[in-house]
This record gives sequence, structure tokens and C-alpha cells, in this order.
Amino acid sequence: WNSRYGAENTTMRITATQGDITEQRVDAVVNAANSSLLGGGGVDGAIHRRGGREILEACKQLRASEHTDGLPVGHAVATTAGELPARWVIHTVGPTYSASWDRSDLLASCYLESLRVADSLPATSVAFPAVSTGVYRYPVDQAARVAIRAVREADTGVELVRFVLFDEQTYRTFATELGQH
Ligand code: AR6
Repeated sequence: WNSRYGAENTTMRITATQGDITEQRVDAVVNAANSSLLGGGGVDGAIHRRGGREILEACKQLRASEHTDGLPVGHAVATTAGELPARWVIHTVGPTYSASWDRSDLLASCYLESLRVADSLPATSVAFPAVSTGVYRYPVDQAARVAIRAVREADTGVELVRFVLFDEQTYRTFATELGQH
């Protein structure tokens, strides 16, 4: 992914909003999944609950075909969005936070790989949650810096990136980091 992490993207619009990612009317919503792709809590639980069985069936297909060992950390893959307003769900697996080992490149990779998958669909509007900041305990200020830098520097045809933050503190951190008031 390193080769796509360079020049600033000037045509993309990047916004932050407080809300629920399952309600977003964008081409693709990103899921903060785990390597199993078979569901969990947080964003993952909400997406599978609201999107219905079709998403889980598509994930099981992926596990039976190209991802028999699961989806590695920092990678991304798309499925149907089932009953969600979005057309696709892009599943990515964030790193768990470690104070002794900087995993920001893996976190940046989640955003870069998700945008690469979006380009392949092609999706031009993408909503991201704050990957790794829940169950995976990544500090929100660090995660916001990594996420925004990755998206800003991505070489992608995606025209709109919307960060959808569930709680107010996370929203404020992303909005401040974006210079959005
Ligand atoms: N919309 C937007 N953001 C949400 C929503 C929602 N509906 N629900 C929670 N968040 P997490 P992770 C926020 O834990 O840290 C799962 O079990 C949440 O408040 O969803 O990457 C997976 O299966 C937090 O700010 O993702 C994995 O096992 C952010 O989304 C593991 O958790 C991310 O929290 C992944 O952990």
C-alpha cells in the first residue's frame, strides 16, 4: 500500500458527522470487522443486525473461497450491504492497540485498502467508522490523525469520505483534526 501513500488528494471532500454508520446513504460503508468476518460487537454487530442475513452469507462465501484463513489485519474486502441503504459493505480489520508497538501503518492500511476496494467496485462515496477505537482500544486522538492522513493522501477516485462517529467525544476529535467547526 505504500506506493499509494504520498501526494495530497485535492478533489476529495472529507467530512465528519456524529451518527450511526448503518444509516448512511453512501455507496459503501466500512465495517470495523475482525479476521473471521463472521460478526462481532460494535460497528460489526450493528451492520450485521441492520443489514440482515445476506451480509453474513456473503462473508461465509469469502471464508470458503479467497479468505479461508480469514482476512488479515490492514486488509479490506467488499460484500453486498443487504438491507442497508448503502450498496456495499467494505470489511476491514483494524489492529488492536499496543503501547509498545506502533501499529499506525496497519491502521492507515485499513483506510487505504478500503479506498482501493471502493475504487474497484466502483464506489465514489464512502463512510468510515473510527476503526480500532472501540473493542481494539486504539486511542481516539492517535486513530483520528492516522485515519485522516491516510484518507487525505490516498490516490483514489473516491470523491466523498464521511467519518461517522458514534459518540460525541470521538466526533469532536475527528472534527477538530479535520479543521471542521
Ligand atoms: N456507527 C458508527 N460507529 C459505531 C457504531 C455505529 N453503529 N457502533 C459503534 N461505533 P468497534 P474496533 C463506534 O468496537 O475497535 C467487533 O466485535 C465505537 O463507539 O466497533 O475496530 C469486531 O467484530 C467506536 O468508536 O471496532 C471486532 O472483533 C468505533 O465505532 C472488534 O469489535 C469502533 O469500535 C473491532 O474493534
